[in-house]
Amino acid sequence: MSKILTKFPENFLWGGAIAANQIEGAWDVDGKGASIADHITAGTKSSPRRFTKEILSGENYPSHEAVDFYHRYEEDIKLLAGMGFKVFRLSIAWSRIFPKGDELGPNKAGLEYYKKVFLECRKYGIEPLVTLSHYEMPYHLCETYGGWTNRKLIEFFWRYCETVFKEYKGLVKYWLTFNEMNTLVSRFGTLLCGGILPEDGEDIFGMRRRNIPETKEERSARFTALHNQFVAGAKVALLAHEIDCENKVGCMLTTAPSYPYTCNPDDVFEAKNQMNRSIFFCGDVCAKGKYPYFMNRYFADNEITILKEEGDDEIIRQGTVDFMTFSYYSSRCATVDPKVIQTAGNMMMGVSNPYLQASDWGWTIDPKGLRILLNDLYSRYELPLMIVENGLGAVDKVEDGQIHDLYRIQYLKAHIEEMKEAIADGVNLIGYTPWGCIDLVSASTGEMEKRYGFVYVDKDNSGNGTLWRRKKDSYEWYRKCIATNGEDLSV
Ligand code: BGP
Repeated sequence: MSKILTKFPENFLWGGAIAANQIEGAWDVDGKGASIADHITAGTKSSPRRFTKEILSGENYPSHEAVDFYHRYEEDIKLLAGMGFKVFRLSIAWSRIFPKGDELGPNKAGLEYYKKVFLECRKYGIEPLVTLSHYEMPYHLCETYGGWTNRKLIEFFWRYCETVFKEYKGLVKYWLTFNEMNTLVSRFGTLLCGGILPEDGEDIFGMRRRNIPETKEERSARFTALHNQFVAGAKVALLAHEIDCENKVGCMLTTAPSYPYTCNPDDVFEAKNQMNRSIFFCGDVCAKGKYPYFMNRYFADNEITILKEEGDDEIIRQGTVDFMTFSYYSSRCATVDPKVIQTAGNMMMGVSNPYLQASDWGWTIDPKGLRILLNDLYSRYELPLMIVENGLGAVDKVEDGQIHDLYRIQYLKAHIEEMKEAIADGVNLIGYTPWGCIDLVSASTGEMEKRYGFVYVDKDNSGNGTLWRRKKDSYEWYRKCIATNGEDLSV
């Protein structure tokens, strides 16, 4: 019997997370420019989302209306406050503030809008946790500048951040730079994270090209884009601290930890390599302020040339983060055996684990993996950690106006129990914001019916519905969890 009490710290930040492009709608309202997300069609579980150069009439672009949080934020924040939220992770749509991205001055209406949203959070004592760039960069920057491959983006991003840091000084103190920046380590992140456009009409994750090997030029452009984000992130971390010493800046990584598929040392080493490349590479740059040693060999083996400038290394060294955040939905396995089948996961492919179940979208469910990961990250970085995305994407049924989402409660409960264990292990975990606390558009498929929320929104995959909000069973369960600081997880 363990002598350590498993308990959440008193000031633990309980809450939920959303992103502007998946919830706000109002894509062209009050001076907002088109973002990259606004050029992406809806897909399904089996047919991919596509990028279109023009906005085509008759196409379904889910971000255009999303669930209309833009006009309903008061009602929505009230619902979140009803669960006792201490923190609310949301993003600023960069193209509301700088519609094209390269202007010298901001769009006042955009600035006003987020001020109202943050004040509304504060009214209920909710701390906003703001992602500066969540898969929604101004489209103009992709089309005209080639997205993050162009160093000019550093300057544009810096101007945008300076504007919002000054405008929201005293209202916001927790900032995240780039959502899941490490998706750029693989081809998956090329468009959503790097803003590097595919051909007109092509699927957003480059699946069509999966059998066409990426050229060394394409790979180099992708890693140069990531490098530019490292520099930009470090610069704005320094700026945030200069503008307000209360500001705390974090990085945000996607994680799908890799287990060796077998105890064959080749599989063990493959798993280690995957962890290094997919998680620790970006984590090390943001938290330790330098490129880790193991990437040199990867860059050489894959003929990757990164366009760096003098002074970049120094900026990266200085602008390290105050805390680390990540999304965690699933784990995966690694093997060198080509006969073992790969399956999808959150922005990553991997081998599925015979010991674990998966969601209806094939994402492996692994609560213990979260505890393992928390320990791995904390032992490596010794920085406060926050889980800023986690949850079960599932189809919900409305029965007599009620939504009995026991499966969601069970998923969250199992993960919260492992978080508690990790805290008892000694990990400094400071917050938890499950993904999509109000139903919103899925990033990977564009579906509405892949739902994560405690609050149901009446809208289907084709975009039909009244948009009314309804509390699911998980709403009351999470309210009780927060009220008892994670003590009462009973169903
Ligand atoms: C993460 C993204 C989110 C979110 C989540 C769930 O990768 O940061 O934006 O969407 O995954 O994924 P999905 O919406 O595809 O189910």
